[in-house]
Amino acid sequence: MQSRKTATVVKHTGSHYLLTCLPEWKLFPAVLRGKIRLKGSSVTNPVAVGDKVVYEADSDMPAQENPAVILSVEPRKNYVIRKSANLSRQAHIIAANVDQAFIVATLDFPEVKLPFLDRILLTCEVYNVHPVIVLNKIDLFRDACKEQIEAFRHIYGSAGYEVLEVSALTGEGTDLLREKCDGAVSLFSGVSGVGKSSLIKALDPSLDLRIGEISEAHLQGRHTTTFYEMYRLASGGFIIDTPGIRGFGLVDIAPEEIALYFPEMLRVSEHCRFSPCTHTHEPGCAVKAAVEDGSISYERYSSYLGMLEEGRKYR
Ligand SMILES: Nc1nc2c(ncn2[C@@H]2O[C@H](COP(=O)(O)OP(=O)(O)OP(=O)(O)O)[C@@H](O)[C@H]2O)c(=O)[nH]1
Ligand SMILES: [Mg+2]
Ligand SMILES: [Zn+2]
Repeated sequence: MQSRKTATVVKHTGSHYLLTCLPEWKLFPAVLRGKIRLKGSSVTNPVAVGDKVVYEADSDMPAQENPAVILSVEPRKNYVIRKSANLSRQAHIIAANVDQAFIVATLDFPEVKLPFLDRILLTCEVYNVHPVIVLNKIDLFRDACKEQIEAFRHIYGSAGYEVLEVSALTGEGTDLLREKCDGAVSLFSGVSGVGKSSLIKALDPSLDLRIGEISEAHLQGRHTTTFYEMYRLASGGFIIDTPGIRGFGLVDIAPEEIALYFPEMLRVSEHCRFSPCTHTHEPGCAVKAAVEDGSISYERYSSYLGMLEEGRKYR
C-alpha cells in the first residue's frame, strides 16, 4: 500500500534526496518523479534543502533500493536564492523555510567585502529571512584589529543588524550561537573559508562535517563543502551548511525598491521631501542627511548606490 505524507528535505546531491519528518530525525532516501517546476522561474533546483515535500512510499521507512518518490513541493514560508552574477538569469535556491540565516564573515582569511555582505543581507530581507551576522575567527583579530572590529560593529549595528563575534577555534561566543540555534532551523551562509562548517562542528563536535585543511586552499577558490545539508544539533535545532557563495547577483527587484530593504534607510525615508525618493539627488532627502550626520554609515549607503546603478543597468 502506498501512502502519501510530507517530509522535509535534509540533503540534496544530484538526483538523490534525503528526507525526514521534522522534528523527528530518521533519514530516508527519495527521488524526484518527473519534473517539478516552479511557476515562471528558472531555478536550477526546484526542490531545495528545507523544502517540505509530499512523497509517496511503499513502506514507513523507505530504503535505498526502494526510495520514496517526491511528488510535489509545499508552498514555502521563505527561502534564500542566489542569482548567478551573469545575465543567464539562472537562480539557485540555497535553502527554504528557515527561521534565521547566520551570515558568516571574517575580517581576513578571507577578507570581508562589504558590498557582497550587503547583497546577501538584501536577499534575506527581500525573501523574508531574518539575518544575523557572525564575525568568525575573532581569535585572529581581537587584539590586532580592534579598530576594524569596532568599525564593522558600528556599520552593521547602526543598520539594525545583530553582530555576533565568535571563534570556532577557541569556542568564544559559541554558547550564545548555540542558544540561538535551539528550536530553530538556521541557515549558515557566506563565502568559502569563513568557517561555516567549523562553526557548526564547534556547536556540536559529534557531527561529521568536512572542514578545510588549510586556508590557502580557500584563497585559491577551492570549496570544502560542496553540497547543501541539514544537520541536527545535539543541543537542539537544525542547521543547514552550504558551500561558500562566490558570485551573487542582485535579486530581481525594481531599482526604486532597493532602499526598502535597507532597514536603516527605510526607517528615515518617510522624512524625505519627495516620495518616492531615490536618495541620490533629491533635495530634502532624509537618507542623505543621515549619511552626512553619520547615523547611516557611508559604507552601507555606497553599497546601496552600487546596487541602484547595477539594477538600472540591467533593466
Ligand atoms: N583561526 C581560526 N581559524 C578558523 C576558525 N574557523 C575556521 N577556521 C579555519 O578556516 C578554514 C576554513 O574553515 P571551513 O569551516 O572549512 O570554512 P567554510 O566556510 O565551511 O568553507 P566552504 O565549505 O569552502 O564554504 C579552516 O582551515 C579552519 O580551520 C576560527 O574561528 N579561527
Ligand atoms: Mg564548509
Ligand atoms: Zn530620500
